Amino acid sequence: MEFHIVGGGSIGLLYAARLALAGYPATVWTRTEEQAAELNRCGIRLEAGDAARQAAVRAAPLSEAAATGPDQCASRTVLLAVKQPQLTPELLGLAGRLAQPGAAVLCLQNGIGHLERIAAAMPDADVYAAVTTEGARKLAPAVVRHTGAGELWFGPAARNARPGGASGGADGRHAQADGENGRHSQNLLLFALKKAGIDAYLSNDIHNRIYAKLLLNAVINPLTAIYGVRNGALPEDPARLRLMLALHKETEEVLRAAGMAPSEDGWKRLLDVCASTSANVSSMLADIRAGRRTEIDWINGGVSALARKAGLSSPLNDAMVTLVKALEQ
Ligand code: KPL
Repeated sequence: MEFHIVGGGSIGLLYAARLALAGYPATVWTRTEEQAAELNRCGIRLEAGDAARQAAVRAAPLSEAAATGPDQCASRTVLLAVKQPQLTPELLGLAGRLAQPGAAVLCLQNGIGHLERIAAAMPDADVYAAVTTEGARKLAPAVVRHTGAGELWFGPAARNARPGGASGGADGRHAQADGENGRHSQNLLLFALKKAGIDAYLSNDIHNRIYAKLLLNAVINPLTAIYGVRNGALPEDPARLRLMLALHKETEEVLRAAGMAPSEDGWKRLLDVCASTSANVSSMLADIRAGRRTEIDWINGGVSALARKAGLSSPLNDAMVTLVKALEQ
């Protein structure tokens, strides 16, 4: 099995390094020629705690994917590890060249609204929605630090699909699949990810997991970006805590109306994530600081769109979009 990682950001480098260290051919497709040259020259330095390992990978600028034709590898996985604003028609066209018929494509974006566009751009591939809770920080073009252990859950992006065509059932850590082709290749992919030390699981319930992650991102990301604080500092201030609570309540109501399964402990989970990622600069705050476009349109903008669809109002999510867009200026 070979892996093509589209995006040389923190998560792309982390997964590429682990897969390469486990012996799988891994190619990183980057935005710039400079990063590709550096990765080809020295590989990826993967830091974790006090240890560091060097992983040999191949790399090329994504623009070169235009020249890629079908190859002989029967089993190919594309990890789409770019953020939502980078998912332009041009990028999808180039990534689509890598997703030859039957390839698995894992979509690692935060937020919602992207899966339909990706599936339309890669009609012959098996497109999977994926949710990762892994923590990683890119320290240099070819250096990544693993900052927090997390899980990777994936399941077919099509809303009515089930892993391997199975007839549904509860999501589970031991979701197994066998027999038919789809199930067989899912199991091979799962095996490869686990062999690379990635804590991966097949999900029968991936859209619920996407909403659960969206609920976290819709509160932590814009508020950390607006206040300019790390995740752990967000709940420390009583006024911020009240705003978190109100935004959480509004978002949870919208997501439940959109089909998210009820859960008693959503608020507790939010505070737990702030605590377990307390030293993190959220991805949205990092984008604001770097002068990049953020994922606000697909996070709080996505919640506002779901609210409109359900006939609900979402004043706090609407305000987050306005405020973060003002910061982007
Ligand atoms: O996913 C995240 C992000 O920063 O995008 C959280 C959960 C907020 C962790 O930083």
